[in-house]
Amino acid sequence: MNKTIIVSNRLPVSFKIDNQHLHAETSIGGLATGMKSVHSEGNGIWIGWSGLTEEQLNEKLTEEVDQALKKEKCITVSLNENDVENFYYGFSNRTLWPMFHYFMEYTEFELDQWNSYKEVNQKFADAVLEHANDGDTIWVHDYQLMLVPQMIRDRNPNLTIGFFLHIPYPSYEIFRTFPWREELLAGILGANLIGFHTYDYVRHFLSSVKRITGLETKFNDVLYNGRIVKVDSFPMGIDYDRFHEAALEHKTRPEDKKSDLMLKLEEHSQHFSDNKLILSIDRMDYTKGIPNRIRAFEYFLNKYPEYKERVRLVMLAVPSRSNVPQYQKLKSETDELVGRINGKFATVNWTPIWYFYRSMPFEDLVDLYASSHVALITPIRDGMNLVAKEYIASRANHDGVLVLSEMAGAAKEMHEALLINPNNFEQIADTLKQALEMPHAEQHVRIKELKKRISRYNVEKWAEEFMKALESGKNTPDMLVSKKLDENIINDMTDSCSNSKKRLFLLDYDGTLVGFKNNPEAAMPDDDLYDILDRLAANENNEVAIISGRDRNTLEKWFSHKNYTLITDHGVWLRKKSKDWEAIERIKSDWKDKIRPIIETFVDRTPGSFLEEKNYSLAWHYRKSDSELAVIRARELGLVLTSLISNNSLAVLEGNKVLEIKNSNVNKGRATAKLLAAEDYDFIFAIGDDWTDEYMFEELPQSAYTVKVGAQKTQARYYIKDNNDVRKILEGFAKKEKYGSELYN
Ligand code: ADQ
Repeated sequence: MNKTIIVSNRLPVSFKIDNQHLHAETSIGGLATGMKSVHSEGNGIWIGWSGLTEEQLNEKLTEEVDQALKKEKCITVSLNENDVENFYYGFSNRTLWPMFHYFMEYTEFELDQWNSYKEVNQKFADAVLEHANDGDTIWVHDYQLMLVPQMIRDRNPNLTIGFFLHIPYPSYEIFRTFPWREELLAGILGANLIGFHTYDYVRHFLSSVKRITGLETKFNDVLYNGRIVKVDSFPMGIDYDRFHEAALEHKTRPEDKKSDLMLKLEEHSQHFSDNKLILSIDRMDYTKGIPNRIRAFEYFLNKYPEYKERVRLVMLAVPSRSNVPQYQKLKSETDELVGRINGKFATVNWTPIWYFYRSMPFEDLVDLYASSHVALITPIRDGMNLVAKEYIASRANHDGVLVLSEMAGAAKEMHEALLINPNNFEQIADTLKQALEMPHAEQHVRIKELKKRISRYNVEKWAEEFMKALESGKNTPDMLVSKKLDENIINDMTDSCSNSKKRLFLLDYDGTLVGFKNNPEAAMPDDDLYDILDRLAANENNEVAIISGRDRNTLEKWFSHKNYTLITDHGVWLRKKSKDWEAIERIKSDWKDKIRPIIETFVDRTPGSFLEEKNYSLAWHYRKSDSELAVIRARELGLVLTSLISNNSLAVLEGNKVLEIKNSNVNKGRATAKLLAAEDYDFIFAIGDDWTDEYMFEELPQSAYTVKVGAQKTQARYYIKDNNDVRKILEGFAKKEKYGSELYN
């Protein structure tokens, strides 16, 4: 039976050692809850670090940890102090965390830490591989483990791998500064499905992929190494019922069961019936905007002094990563700010800020959520922010107001909250006033809507949706109908070639026989290419046909002295071996004068693009342009041209980074048909890389060996990754030898 393996830096159970004794703590965090249903299914397991280093563990303690984890279906990855220092506190939290949250001034690029990150990611991947069997599903979590998907795939391609990033994905302008950007992207792209909290992060990721790797993306799919990698947004939810029920319980809790915190909160509301609580809860992290929030609160008290002694900011911060210097700095800055503001505004009866720097049990957390009139959540950047959702879930009476930073992923789905820019104190002050004065009826409407969404799309639903998307990808692991050209097919093809008497080789030129150059003129044939083609053409039973979109003049210049068949201009002209040129189609090209100026305006508006004028077509090339802009412009130009040519017997062809407009009755298919009608071939090999070659593939009989260069949807029977192997295949035909499998990995 197949199983699911969850992989995250920390396990849902973590350990501490106190006086030589082991203490286990079960995480109540969102991830652990969301994964519960995935984890409890069948023989699923969770792989992660226990929280204790190798140096802290002796044999006895290791045994105890393993035993305790076994019950929870968890397996540890063993890390030493050095790993934790360099991989976790180092690369994860001093490079990836600040960079992905746009804190470039905190971002360090240290080679040693990057090496440690790679080593530790390999340890996680090894642990997965040790426990995974073919057909299993692996779900890898978060920024600490971004290389793991590809590391797993390298050793076992028969696993389905999902990856979810819990933090924001930054824009290309940030990500491009990262020295190991290609390797990190390749690591994530090892997955079958990549999930983010919001669509903005998806966009940023795809933009980095396109610009850094040059890979093709179609909608949310990335074509990578012959696979389709799906990228999508899955906004993470919370365990709604747990908070909702705890909040209901809070309302009816008997006096003797009330915690100290709850008694204190009640005392507060009895003494100051007109006094409202503003709550903030976060990990003590510089991304959470804690100093900004305190300053904005000070600004509010100055701007609206009538609220002095009538509001209180209850600020709860959980200690986090306290051995990273920036976190220590943040802690002292916060202490200082709270001290200064309390000193400045406090009266005998009132301190404006209650500040707790500690973790709190779940019940206390809910007491705070349930007792606070306003939640003020102001991160500078936040992947999602679950606190905002927990506050809403804990409002059993449907009252309260959420003031939320638009920089939190949660803002994308919590439109009924009052959204603020965390850097705009004026706006925060005014919004706080609005929140404190909001009529009850309006609070009710807003909270009700928010509750509806958060209860429906809870953390279980989130996990279920992700797994569903991952599983659906499993059934179509290879959306390409064509098969990868492997050793068996190659053997079969060579045998068939040797046993035949009349052979046709249809070879596209650009992107197939030669790689793409920025300038079309630069892609002239080299000596090696002439040599291979000459040897192939030397056999009188072989017909070597170059079938190209290039114009007649160019192909004549390059190949007129050769004994090859030439088809030019996508099928306008044909030259059979060394005979004379003949026109396959009689066509007019007077339309060009009308279309040329339109394309020229696109050239002006799209830096790096240019117009190539051929005898029978106009081609707009955008290989050198900014890829995102070019895609938009290509779509625009396509629309403009299509609307112009509807009754004009012209067609717009989308090639590889080129749009070409030409007569619609000209295509490589018609030219191919003409060749086939003239001779009886018993072996046909055709190869090409772009859309225009599809007409050629379509025209050929089933028995032909048709090969697409590049992993894209195609009519061809087979595909190869890129054009690096094309010459090796032709070399094989020329030599009529079997080729080694190492060429086609
Ligand atoms: P975090 O940065 O940790 O998570 P968040 O989503 O707010 O941020 O989750 C914090 C969790 O810790 C909440 O469940 C909250 O209840 C709990 N918590 C906070 N303060 C506490 C306290 N004093 N005592 C006890 N518990 C406390 C990362 C990303 C987020 C993303 C999550 C989930 O940074 O953007 O939402 O992962 O993907």
